[in-house]
Amino acid sequence: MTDDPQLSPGGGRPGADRIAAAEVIVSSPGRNFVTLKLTTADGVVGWGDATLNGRELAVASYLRDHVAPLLIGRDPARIEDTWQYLYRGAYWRRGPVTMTSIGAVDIALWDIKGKVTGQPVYQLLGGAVRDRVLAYTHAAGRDVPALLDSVDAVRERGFEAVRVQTGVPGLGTVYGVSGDAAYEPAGRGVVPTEEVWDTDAYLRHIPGVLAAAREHVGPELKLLHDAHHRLTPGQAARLGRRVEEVDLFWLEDVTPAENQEVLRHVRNHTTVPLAIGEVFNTVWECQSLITEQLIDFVRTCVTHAGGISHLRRIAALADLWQVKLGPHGPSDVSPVALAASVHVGLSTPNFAIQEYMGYPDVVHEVFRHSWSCTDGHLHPGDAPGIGIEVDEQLAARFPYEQAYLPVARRRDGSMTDW
Ligand code: EZ4
Ligand code: CO
Repeated sequence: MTDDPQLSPGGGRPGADRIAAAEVIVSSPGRNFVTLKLTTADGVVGWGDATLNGRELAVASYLRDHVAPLLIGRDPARIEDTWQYLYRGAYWRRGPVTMTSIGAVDIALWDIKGKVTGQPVYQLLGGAVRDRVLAYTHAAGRDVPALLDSVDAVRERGFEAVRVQTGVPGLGTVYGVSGDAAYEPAGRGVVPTEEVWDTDAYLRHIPGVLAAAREHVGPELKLLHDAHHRLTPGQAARLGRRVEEVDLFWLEDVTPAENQEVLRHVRNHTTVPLAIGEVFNTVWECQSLITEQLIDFVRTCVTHAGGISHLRRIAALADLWQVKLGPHGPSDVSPVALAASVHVGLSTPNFAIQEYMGYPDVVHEVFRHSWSCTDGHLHPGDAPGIGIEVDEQLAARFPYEQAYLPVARRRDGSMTDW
């Protein structure tokens, strides 16, 4: 610190209230969550989510060991400058651990700004551009009849959009079809479980499943499907063509898209709407997907892609190319991140849909929130900030438990993509 407040580290307004504490809370109320708590000298608390499924402790260390010391004494009002400082100042930039850490800080600073000004964050982002945020949830079954029952249950809860996944004949456990909704698709243990995957069997089976779902629900319900990165561009193009009549809302993650250019082949052969991006961490990973119009929806998550500030930047680029935002939001994205995402959704013109898996009761008790989900739509509520209060005493009763997503191998034993 320097005696001259005008030149204090981290800049900021002279005499401004500074960040006095940065704490990381790792808890496992049913599943693991990493939560950042920033406290200003005046006692204003900002919450951020830093949960990275299966790599939770790496983010906790990044925050505790490398970021927290940089935040103490900084002006919490300088959200963008802090983002730039953590991104450009680290030299080693991007990647899930870094960007999740920056995301948590960014969300927490928006929360503080909301509380200091007495406004819900969506008001600070320009105010509501819609009355409520469309959500989709998951339906799944080992076979088609079980899937259709699951779809019916989701419709009875009022959802207008549903992701449909099924088992594949001849395969055991399949992505998206799990007995444990709270921990889907991760399991506790020191070493991940292994599943067998057969893309040919999946491709033979899934067009009939999607057609049966459409036949069952009629034309209006929005149907989504997640291929979870397991196809080649050629396979994806063929699948897209075969399911065009189903009128999917989107077909998600057909390829890993590490090479963005490969999507052009898929795009040239099918009009099925494509959604990609839950594992992307910056705008740079979806830049050409957007500007080359290779996708219809970008799925970057407020936690894993650098917080509210960076998600808004991705949305702004996407808006120029009529690509819409459909943020990631399964149960490994905590209620803190969901809150932040819904503030963005309510205030961002090219937002389309929010994934929402829901949480078991204990998660709602640890993370009390002003957001609500009614008839398949989310609203952030009007509490100042992002609208989250964490019950730290309750969280402390659920210590971290090592847990991982399963890994998937082909029938010949070689690894396949998640
Ligand atoms: O499998 O977040 O679209 N949603 C998804 C998720 C992911 C998990 C991985 O941690 O693909 O359910
Ligand atoms: Co997905």
